[in-house]
Amino acid sequence: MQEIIQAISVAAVRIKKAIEFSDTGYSEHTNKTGDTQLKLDIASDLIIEEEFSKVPSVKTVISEEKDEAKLLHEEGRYIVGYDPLDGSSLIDVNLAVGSIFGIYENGMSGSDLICAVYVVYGPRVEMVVAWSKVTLYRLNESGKFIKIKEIKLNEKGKLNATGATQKGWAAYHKKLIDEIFADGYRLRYSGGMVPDLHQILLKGGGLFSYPSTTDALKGKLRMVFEVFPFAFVFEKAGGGAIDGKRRILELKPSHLHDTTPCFFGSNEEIKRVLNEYAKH
Ligand code: P6P
Repeated sequence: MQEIIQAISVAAVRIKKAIEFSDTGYSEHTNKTGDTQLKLDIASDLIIEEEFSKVPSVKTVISEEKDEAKLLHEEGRYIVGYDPLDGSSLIDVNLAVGSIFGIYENGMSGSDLICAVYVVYGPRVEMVVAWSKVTLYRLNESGKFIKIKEIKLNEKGKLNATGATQKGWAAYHKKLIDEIFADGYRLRYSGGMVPDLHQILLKGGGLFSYPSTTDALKGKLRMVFEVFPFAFVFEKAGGGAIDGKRRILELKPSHLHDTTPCFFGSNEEIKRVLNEYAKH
């Protein structure tokens, strides 16, 4: 596992440079979920694949930017699902973006996940590794990731990150969100899943929601590359992750690019979601 985390840290330094100095224009390609790919999406995907190709324990990679799984090492033990540059459309307005990795063994369901890693490319580059616990690392001036601290969520937080177009929210979802704001929570939402969740983790907690909407009944966020890894992080940090009714990590994707409504947060906020959603 250490060699995989090392490969991610090398890829992160290369992607950081690509973000700072490469062309942020669109390619002529779209990914499996229909997003037009930025040249940077494709470049980041190739960087990560190249670094994993040097790690014998990585058997197969599955990328948000690839239609199918790709075999790297026949004798490898792990499957790595990743989103190479989540929120990449935010780069041209100079907002933080990230890379998300789920490391799986024997399958691609939530229960097959054994480690999750994400990298935030912001004013500083930080990496969070969730294994038995959740650890924050920061890139130093020598290009090395230095351990900063363990991340633990409070039982109750103060931030409310509300995803998806409000026009498409169910009335009961809007009621839940309005009640949370009425309790004094502050809106913190950039449209980048990685920095938005990183902020909740580092500021002690709250709720991030990306619900089912009238135009996307299964939500927008991808199970294998985005939702499962962050569900693993939030649970290891002492919080929770659900689809409104069930633990995210109990879900099984129907295909590699499957999506699910998702809620990540401190235990108090997750309970509020479960109570409201249980009525519908
Ligand atoms: P919306 C970025 O495109 C992304 O996939 C996630 O990073 C982010 O949480 C979400 O979409 C934002 O979607 O519909 O709220 O703009």
